Amino acid sequence: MQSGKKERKQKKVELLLLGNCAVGKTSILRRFTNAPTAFQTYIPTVGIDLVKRTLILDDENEACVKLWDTAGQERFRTITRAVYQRCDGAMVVFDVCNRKSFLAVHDWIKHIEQNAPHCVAKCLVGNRADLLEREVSQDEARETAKELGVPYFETSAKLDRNVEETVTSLVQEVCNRNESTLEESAIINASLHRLSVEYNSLTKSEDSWCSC
Ligand SMILES: Nc1nc2c(ncn2[C@@H]2O[C@H](COP(=O)(O)OP(=O)(O)OP(=O)(O)O)[C@@H](O)[C@H]2O)c(=O)[nH]1
Ligand SMILES: [Mg+2]
Repeated sequence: MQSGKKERKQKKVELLLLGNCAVGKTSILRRFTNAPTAFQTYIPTVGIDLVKRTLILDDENEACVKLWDTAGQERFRTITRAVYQRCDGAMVVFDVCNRKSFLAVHDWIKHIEQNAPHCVAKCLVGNRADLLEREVSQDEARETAKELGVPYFETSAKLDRNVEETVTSLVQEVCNRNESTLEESAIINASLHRLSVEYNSLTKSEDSWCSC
């Protein structure tokens, strides 16, 4: 018996969390998977970690999201670089209460551009936005995001504010990019097909002029 329930189309999306030490990358990842997190303690990530979650986008589409958590510490950069090759999107995270982590954002964007072989969708994330002792205002962060040509989101992993929305928005951007790439290649293929038909008919009619 048919249930009448339509299956959603599933897309696979791999995202990367990048940013300086202690900006809250792991906390964002744990919030995204609803894993319990102790916010009193800081345990630096060693190497790299991965979680998976299915995200419902709308009635027809869902995404199987693989989210890679990288270590902010310099000594792990070689390991994390390998993952750049496979990701579709990257979240560059800074701590709104730590100016140094904000200034490092340009370097992280450069890292992505140097190590990812293809066009990666990016967004800038100001985390720890629940705290009052800010060193980076929302306006300044927005301005920087604008210069970098990426969207800006503020999150609080601690209070579970805006994490789901930020990841969903980046996943959506990746899916839109893939669709427009597919549309572009369909247009290119159609044009190539038309050109080859025109060329064939031209060469055929030239053949018919041949007197030999
Ligand atoms: N107040 C507040 N604290 C947070 C928030 N997110 C993370 N923290 C705390 O900030 C510290 C660092 O968080 P992590 O998630 O471990 O940071 P990380 O970016 O993964 O650090 P590395 O793994 O070393 O690169 C921890 O003590 C967290 O509990 C937040 O939104 N608000
Ligand atoms: Mg971590």
